[in-house]
Amino acid sequence: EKMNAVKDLFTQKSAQRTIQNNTFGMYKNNNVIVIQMEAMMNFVIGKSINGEEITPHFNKLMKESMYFNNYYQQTGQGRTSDADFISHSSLHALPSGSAFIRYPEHKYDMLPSIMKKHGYSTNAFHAYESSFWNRTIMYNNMSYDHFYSKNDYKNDEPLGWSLGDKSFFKQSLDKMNSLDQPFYSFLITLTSHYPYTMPKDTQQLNVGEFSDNIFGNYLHAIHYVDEALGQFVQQMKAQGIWDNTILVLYGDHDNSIKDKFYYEQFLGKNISDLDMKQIMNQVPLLIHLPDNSQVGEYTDPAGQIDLSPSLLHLLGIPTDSYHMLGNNLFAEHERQVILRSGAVINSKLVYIPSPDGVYENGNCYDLNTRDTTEITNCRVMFDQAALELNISDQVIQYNLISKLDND
Ligand code: GP9
Repeated sequence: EKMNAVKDLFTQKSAQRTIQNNTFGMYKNNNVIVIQMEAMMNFVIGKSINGEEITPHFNKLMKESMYFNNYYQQTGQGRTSDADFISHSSLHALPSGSAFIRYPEHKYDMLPSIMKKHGYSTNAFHAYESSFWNRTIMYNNMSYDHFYSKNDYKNDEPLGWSLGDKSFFKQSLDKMNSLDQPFYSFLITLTSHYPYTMPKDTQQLNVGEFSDNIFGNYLHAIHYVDEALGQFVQQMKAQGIWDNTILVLYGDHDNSIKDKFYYEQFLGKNISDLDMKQIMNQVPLLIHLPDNSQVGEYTDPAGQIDLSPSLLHLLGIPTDSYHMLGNNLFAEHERQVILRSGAVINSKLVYIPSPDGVYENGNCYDLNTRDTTEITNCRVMFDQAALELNISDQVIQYNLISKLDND
């Protein structure tokens, strides 16, 4: 009976995302580069401090890309590894620990493995210890041809935990030059890692009142990463891959700066509990398509779990045989985003659970008024979210995809 519930949910999700509209297969056999950006949050996008844009290169790229401004990080304790897991498996993060560490050898329908079966060379790039977050083992299971880690890079820009993102990007693109096309390249940045302290000569912004505090340091780090991104785009163009590559950028998780005071000061307004919940969980998603098509700001709620099915849609690879729980961002249907905390967001309502987990003790918000509404209004979305989280947990823990494939 439980297995039937699992099968039913996968079937229901697959039916929702299967649509063969004009974007299906539009970028068949194009290269795909996905950059997962450390602690990149959405509230900095388009913002300035003392008259200077914090992310000028991202902002410029937005004008010729799809930008999802209501995109949520869905990570749990596995932080960066969870963002990677969710984005590639289209399953949820675990309620405790990291799937990369706890269940790295279980069966998943992962984006790189699927792309590999469709003729792509698949590579991961991250200039840190290869064993961190158990990546060596997990990436093997994900069918990457190669994982370029710390030892594969020349440390010609020591910064933060390891190599600075500028050099990391440059060296990664140099390596991509010799890859067979089409390729799938997954890059994880690192310089903007907590606690964001960088040498003074790399701090370019005038952060004024935030000078020498953690929030100001965060803005400096993001500004540095943005400049690195600008250089990355220039190099992609110089290497001749800009016109046949889908470029995807997204933030992995929040910046761990939980003091509301900083955000109120930065945004110049009072921040409600609902605002704070959204600020801490919204990360940017940008998809640049080779011919600058589909440009615009996309406001419907979406989350990291939706990334793989959406990219497969653009590449014309059907997902109906895959065990994924995400949506296809190119199919029009009502979506709800489930956070690992149990919070749920749709286009009208947000449910925020209370720490005791009792449904009635949580809050149901109306996004029109941004005020609380009758708690019963969120019941249906909460029940669906609880079911999906539970099924995802069981699939991961009991290796159910392997069982379903053997049936
Ligand atoms: C290290 C990096 C950091 O390899 O991915 O992970 P985090 O501490 O942000 O989860």
